[in-house]
Amino acid sequence: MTISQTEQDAAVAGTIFPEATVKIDAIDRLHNPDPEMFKREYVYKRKPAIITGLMDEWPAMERWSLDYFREHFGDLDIHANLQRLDKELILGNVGGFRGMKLSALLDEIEKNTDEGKAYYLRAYPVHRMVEHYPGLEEDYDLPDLAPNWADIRFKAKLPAGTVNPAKLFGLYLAKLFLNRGSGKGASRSTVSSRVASVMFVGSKGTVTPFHSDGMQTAAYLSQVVGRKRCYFVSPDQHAKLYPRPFRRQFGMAQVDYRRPDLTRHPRFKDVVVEETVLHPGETLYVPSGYWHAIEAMDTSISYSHQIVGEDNALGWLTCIPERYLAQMYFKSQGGLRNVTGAKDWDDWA
Ligand SMILES: O=C(O)CCC(=O)C(=O)O
Ligand SMILES: [Fe+2]
Repeated sequence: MTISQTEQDAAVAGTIFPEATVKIDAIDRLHNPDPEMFKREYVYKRKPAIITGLMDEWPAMERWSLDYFREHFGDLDIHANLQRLDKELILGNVGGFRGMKLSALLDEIEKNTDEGKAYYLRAYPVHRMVEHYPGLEEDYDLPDLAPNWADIRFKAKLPAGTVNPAKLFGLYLAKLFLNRGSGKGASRSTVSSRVASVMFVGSKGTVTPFHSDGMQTAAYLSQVVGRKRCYFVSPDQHAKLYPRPFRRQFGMAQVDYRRPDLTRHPRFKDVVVEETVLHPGETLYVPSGYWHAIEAMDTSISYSHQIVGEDNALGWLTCIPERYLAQMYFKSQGGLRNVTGAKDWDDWA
């Protein structure tokens, strides 16, 4: 990265609590990494990374803009996330949602000059967009760097070598479920739905507070337009983020990382955060169980999907009962305000 790029990034202030210990540029940048090395050093070691080169051939890099989304998806009915940046933002309470046409949200994104407000299309399912405008599927690709059993373009393989029989059985069950119907020339929209591809379109300033992704999945976040500041907290520090119960099936921090109340959440002051900036054309790898918070530094368009493979398939499988329990628990607590505006509280793909 050039110095001028770093200077430009520094010119947009991050919003993390100023007294937190933050390691700047702590995340490795890898250009077209060798898949075996990536699996060994990042997937199995659960280490986040920024990968460059994966999106070089994506037509999305030329095509995606607010105008492109207005032209092809303007009449989609969506839930717009309206964020008040001066209010507490934690996952489960990321601001209000309002039903509208995507074109109306894009207008708000374009004309927003109020630094205290941000507008977000948060995690909209890509397969619904592809059904609406099939041309979209030519615009992006799914990296197959680390084997993803949910990517049914490929037949999954069980690990070679010695694995204890209980673990092997678990992996077999997970593979059977995740990789069903694989290798038969599945359409892109089916693949997108199985890997839970989601789209994020928003104004400068949108915040996704600290969380770890649902069901212990890992994720790629591919940045097409604008920059995003990404904060990471390693899984071993989870107690410092005060997660809601049942954090393995979806980790939701209850501390507001921008304005923590240290009398309620004293452990947060000891947290060590790794920070990086994700630029257009770069793909962020978020490992299974890793906590992350993301804020847009510009008007932003990103695409994301989930990864379940050898390293996290058992975690995924063992979250299934936990998810049922969590649903019962949160219902008994009067429900949890959801994070996408969709009906189901955990419908966050
Ligand atoms: O970019 C965002 O706002 C959130 C993305 C995210 O958390 C993810 O893709 O897992
Ligand atoms: Fe996430």
